[in-house]
Formats: sequence, C-alpha cells, structure tokens
Amino acid sequence: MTTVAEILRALRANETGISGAELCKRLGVSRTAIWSHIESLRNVGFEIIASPHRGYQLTASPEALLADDLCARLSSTRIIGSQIRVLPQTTSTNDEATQASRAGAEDGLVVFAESQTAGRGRLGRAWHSAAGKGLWFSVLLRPSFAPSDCTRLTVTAATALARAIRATTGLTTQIKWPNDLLIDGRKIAGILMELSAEVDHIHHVVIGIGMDVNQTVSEFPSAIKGIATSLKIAGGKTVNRAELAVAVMQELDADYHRVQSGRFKDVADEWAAQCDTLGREVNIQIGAHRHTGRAEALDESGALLLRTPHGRIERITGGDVTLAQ
Ligand code: BT5
Repeated sequence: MTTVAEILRALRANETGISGAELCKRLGVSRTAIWSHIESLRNVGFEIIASPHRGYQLTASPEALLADDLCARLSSTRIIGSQIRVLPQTTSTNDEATQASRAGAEDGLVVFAESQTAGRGRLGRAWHSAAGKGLWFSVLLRPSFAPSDCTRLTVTAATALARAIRATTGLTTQIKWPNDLLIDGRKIAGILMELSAEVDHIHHVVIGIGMDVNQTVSEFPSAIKGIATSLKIAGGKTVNRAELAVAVMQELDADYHRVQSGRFKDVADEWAAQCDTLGREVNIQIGAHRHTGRAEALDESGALLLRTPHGRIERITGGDVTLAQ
C-alpha cells in the first residue's frame, strides 16, 4: 500500500482526528512528508481539516474513484484487488487487463476506468459507459480449473455483485442467466468474461463488469433507456461508488475463494435462489440457433441445463435468453 493510502486508512479509522505526530510514527515518515501528502489529497478533492487539538480529520471524499482510496478502503482480501488501477479513460478495461496480463500483472489486478470509449458486451455489442456515473472495471484471474469450467466465474461474479449491491444500497437484484443483473426487469449490470486458454489450461481470465450506478433516466442514451436502470433510479439516492466498488471486490474475493477451494456448489445454490431464469420456459438464441425448453438448473461447471420439449437435457454455456410465450 502507498503512504497516501495508509494515511487515508488511518484518517478513516480515526474519525475524530489523528495527530501529525501519530501519523509520522505509524508510517515512519517525516512531518513534512505527511503534510505534503495531505496537500496532495486536498488537491484531488479530499476535505481534511487540520487543527492543533484534533490533528488531521477527514470530513469529505471526492466523487471520483482513486486507486489509493480504494486500496485504503479495502480490508484484507486474498486475491482480488492485489493491485488496483484507476484510469480516467480507456477504450475498454478488458483490453487494459489483458495487456496487463501479458506484461506479467499479478492475479487479482482490478482496472477501473471513469469512462470507456469502446466498452463492449458479448458478441461485440456496445456497452455504454457514461463518465463518472457507473463502475466500469475488469478483474484479472488465473484460476486453477479447466477452461470448460470457466462459466463458473460468470455465476460467481453475479452472486458477488448481487450481495455487494444489497449490502451497499439495500436493493434486491434478480439474476438473468448468463450474465445480467436486473432490477424491476431492467438491466443494472452486465458481465463479460474473456478467456485466454489452451485446450486444458487457462492462461488468464478477464472478468469485465459494468454497473449502472448514478445515472438519471435522461442520462441513458435512447437505445437503452427502455431496458436499463441505475442504482440511483431504483433506490432514489446517489450511491457512493468507491464504497460500492470495495464491497464488490470484497464479495468477489470471498466467492472466488469458494470456487477455487471446491465449493462452487454453494455459490451455484445462492445464484439459483436469485435467478429469474430457472424453472421457466425459455428461448435461448445462440448465433443462428434457437434452443427452446425449460431452464432446469446449473451444472457443476456453471452451464445451464435446458430440458427440451422432447425431454432431453441440453447443456448451454452462452446465448441470449428470452422467456417463451
Ligand atoms: C454485457 O453484454 O452485458 C456485458 C457488459 C460488460 C461491460 C463491462 S464494462 C467493463 C468491461 N469493459 C468492457 O469493455 N466491457 C466490460 P451483453 O449481454 O452482450 O449486453 C449488451 C447489451 O446491453 C447491449 O446490446 C445493450 O442492449 C445493453 N447495454 C449497453 N450498455 C448498457 C448499460 N450501460 N446498462 C444497461 N444495459 C446496457
């Protein structure tokens, strides 16, 4: 953790203030260094009061995401958030995480961007990423399981997102297989998993997550106004994105640990309890092919088991789901 992140962590842990002398002692740096870090934090929007009696006191944080702030807020995770980067703008955070992986980045790297110029969904669809309004980020992982089990990670991300949203906002989401989170039938978040693998070995997985947080209805482009919503619209108040981002990383870390230690079944059961798709008659469009049947369950690799009208079970790993009429 950087000294700045350590200062932020100490300020948050001492709401009534912490003296400059105490900060120097804890962090092993000079008073001048503390003072200059405090100035740099003020310059990016933190409000920090300095008084002779109370020392330094943090009274407000900026709306922008800052890597040091996210590190400071994140309590110990096993893997996710091993490194955190925040970019003002990029094409797609999935591209950034992929490049970072090739450059040897650690497992658990998380790359956020305040805006994306070419955010994408599956099959090259566009993902709208309004500047400063959502959480647009990617997580780099190198899981130990086989490439064929990778759908587990989409399931894992969905359960973690649902828990983080509930904990931060009190809102309940529904999961729509394979990669959507909905509130009142409208999309609030999407997950894009991209994989680099050989037949039996995963090089890396990038889990891209887009979450609509503080948009108002008029801020959505007309193409998605009718199908999308944000946490602010659903809950009626602005959501602190840093707090939500940290909750998501924390929950992802917990669920990734469950999957890596052979407890995917627990995650899948939690997922099934919130899934809108299971138990329903659905159409699943995969390229030019349409599969129809009853969505029965997830298997141990995270694939959907579809019972066809002839009673056969088909194993489906992707596609677009609509409810059958
Ligand atoms: C997804 O694809 O839902 C995956 C979206 C993943 C986005 C993240 S952001 C960080 C990372 N970097 C990236 O470049 N991508 C990931 P799919 O199921 O194919 O859904 C795409 C469809 O969702 C579009 O065709 C629109 O209909 C709709 N859509 C686009 N932007 C949206 C938004 N902001 N909110 C809700 N729906 C949206």
